Amino acid sequence: LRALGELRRGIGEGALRVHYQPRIDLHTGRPSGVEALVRWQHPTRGLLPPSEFISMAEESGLVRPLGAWVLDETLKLAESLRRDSQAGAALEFAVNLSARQLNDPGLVSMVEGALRRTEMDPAMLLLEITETALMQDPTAALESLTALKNLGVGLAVDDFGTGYSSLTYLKKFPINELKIDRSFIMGLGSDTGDSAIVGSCIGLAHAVGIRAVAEGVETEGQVEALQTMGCDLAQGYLFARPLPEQRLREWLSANA
Ligand code: G
Ligand code: G
Ligand code: NA
Ligand code: MN
Repeated sequence: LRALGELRRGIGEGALRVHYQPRIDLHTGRPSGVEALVRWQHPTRGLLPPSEFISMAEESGLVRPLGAWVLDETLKLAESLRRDSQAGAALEFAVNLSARQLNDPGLVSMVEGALRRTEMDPAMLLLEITETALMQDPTAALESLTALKNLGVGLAVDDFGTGYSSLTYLKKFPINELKIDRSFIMGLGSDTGDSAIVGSCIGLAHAVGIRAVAEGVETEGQVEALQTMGCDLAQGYLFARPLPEQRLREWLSANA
């Protein structure tokens, strides 16, 4: 409870940070966008990862203002990069949504409002939702996803393979990309089971006409295997860690 009070105060006092992890187009080798990942600059414990506070934010409902803030920050960066250069104008921006946010009746108007405050093409925004969140209430999820889709934003299924991995929702939900969980990427090239799973996920994505994205790529060997299997995008420490805004700008300049 003390932690909850601290988080509420932290949000009010500007203690949240957004770091951005680059995403690479495996067909061209060029940066194609970033994923926004929130952190909490705690007064005594240092920079905390989402695993330390997102579930608390979920349970308390604080994830709503937190999520709105992350989206605004990300769209501000997107606007700024768009003005800076042609390369910046082509970048996509992925933002995570939790189950509670997906089931929030105010979600669509929140996203719509955030987009309206910018001149961004809505298609440059991708919202990531985990499989598990999608399956909590599939009927409500379908309704939210359809409304979001109608705004023109892209939708990604996050951590694919760790939840239900139902083929039904891939067909039924208006999804644009499938993010293969890091746990399967780890064994690429060494664990034949993981290679088969990753290959199947890529095939599945392509079979329903959507992009396959690999998370947690750490080695050149993994990149080669993914390219051979036709995977479309990748992110991971091999390319870049999640970076604060200024470091992201430097990374983009060096890797454009
Ligand atoms: O930053 P890290 O790599 O530790 O992120 C771990 C997880 O935290 C992500 O996979 C994502 O599901 C969740 N997460 C990160 N940023 C956000 C955010 O802004 N909102 C929500 N709801 N979840 C986030
Ligand atoms: O949205 P999601 O829960 O998938 O967030 C990705 C998480 O994985 C973030 O916490 C991020 O810091 C972490 N991450 C990103 N790339 C790598 C990587 O290459 N290796 C490892 N171990 N973790 C990564
Ligand atoms: Na994610
Ligand atoms: Mn993930």
